[in-house]
Amino acid sequence: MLLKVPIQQTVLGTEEEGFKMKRIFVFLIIFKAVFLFSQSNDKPNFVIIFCDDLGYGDIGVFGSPIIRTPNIDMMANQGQKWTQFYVADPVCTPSRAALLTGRYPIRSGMTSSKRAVLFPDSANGLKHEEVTIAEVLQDQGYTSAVVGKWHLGHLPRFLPQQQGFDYYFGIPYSNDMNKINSSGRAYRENLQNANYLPISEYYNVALVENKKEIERPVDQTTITQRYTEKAVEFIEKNKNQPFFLYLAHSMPHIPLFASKEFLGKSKASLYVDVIEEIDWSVGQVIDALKRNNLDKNTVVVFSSDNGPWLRFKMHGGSAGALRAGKGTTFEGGQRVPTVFWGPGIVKSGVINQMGSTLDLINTFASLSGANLPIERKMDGYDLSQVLREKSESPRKDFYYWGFAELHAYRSEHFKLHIKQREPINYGRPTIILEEPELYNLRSDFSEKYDVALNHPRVVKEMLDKIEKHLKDVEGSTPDQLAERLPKK
Ligand SMILES: [Ca+2]
Repeated sequence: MLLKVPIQQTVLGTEEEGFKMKRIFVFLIIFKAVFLFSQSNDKPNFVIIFCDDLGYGDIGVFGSPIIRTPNIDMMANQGQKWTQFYVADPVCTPSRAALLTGRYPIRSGMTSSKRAVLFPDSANGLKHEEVTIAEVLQDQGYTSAVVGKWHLGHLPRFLPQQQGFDYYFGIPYSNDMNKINSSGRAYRENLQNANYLPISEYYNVALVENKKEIERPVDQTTITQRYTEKAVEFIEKNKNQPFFLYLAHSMPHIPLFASKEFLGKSKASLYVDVIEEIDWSVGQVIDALKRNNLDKNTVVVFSSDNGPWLRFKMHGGSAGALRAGKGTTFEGGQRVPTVFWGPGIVKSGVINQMGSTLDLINTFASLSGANLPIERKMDGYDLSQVLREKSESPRKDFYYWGFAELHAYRSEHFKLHIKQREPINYGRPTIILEEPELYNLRSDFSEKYDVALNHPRVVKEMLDKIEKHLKDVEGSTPDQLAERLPKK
């Protein structure tokens, strides 16, 4: 209405008045454009750098005595190092589903007691009705990409572009799948040779760009480099609009590969070479953000999808002082080395409180002004005030799921186990404990001393919470991992 009146006056008024009004109109348009631009520029960019099977003890700032990670250490020093950050499951597919949806994977059917993860013969993937971080950010004008390992369904109808992402480049499942020859045996026989070099051609895995297979088998020796190039390209291309980049490295999941620039460089082992190359890659991403003046308005999260694959001995990593590794719900399986960096947003410090990949969707929604889906059960907390102000973390408890079974529950510093798997594990059956075991993670984060007998009331309260949680997930989406494609 306000705009309509002066325009009518202009039509009827003098030429000079018309010129004035035109100037005001042009000014208004410019003002609006500047306003919209600055508004969209206010929205922070998000980058998640997610490693595969990297252990809690494999990063310099998390205590590795041999692996040099100056770039990740710099992120931790300028940003926040989280010492109690959890993934929602100790294996790849469920962990990744939880990160993108903010839901324990039992809710989305992305965990299974029959098949640990998705394979190249799997018939399904993350259901379309699940809402991912990319979809939540879409309404706020974000462009999103996945570079790297997807592992939420390799068939075209399950690839990232079906889940709110605009671009995909990567190996859609684990880099050890589709083995040819006797590669599996060769690897097992060489696990104590820290410098044994696997052969890339023995793993007939695909490299996919958007929906198209572009290389098979992938030359994995350059995979970290190529992921890095694509990540930097995406940042450069989208520097003028808000973006979300999910850079999910295929390394250091076995078979390990480093480029010729890093092979042998550490003088320690192939595993160390691989991590040092990932650290280089982190440096490239940070440099790209700085070069494009995006560093003050971007949050970069560095983490891992589960603990180290200890079965692979010298080709697996280390969980440091934590008990066990990948495939278990001990701390070594699910507590991952996590750093948040963002000099304009994240207040520097060490956070000795709980957080989880389940919380990223809430946190990003809060920082960007996006809305979360309201019609479904979600499991995340908004960590944005911890990032900005180092406030107390809203996460006070955590449920440890593995292979579609609830194994343990943490409330404050107590962790109660009702089921377990052997410490070096992946495929073995679950052990149901005759009596639950209670650990005080404040004084015993290595889970060595069962104190259940000292705290019967705590045990009882925690068992009640477990029962409630199990009721709460009843009727969830059925198992999406077990079904296989018909044999050709
Ligand atoms: Ca993994």
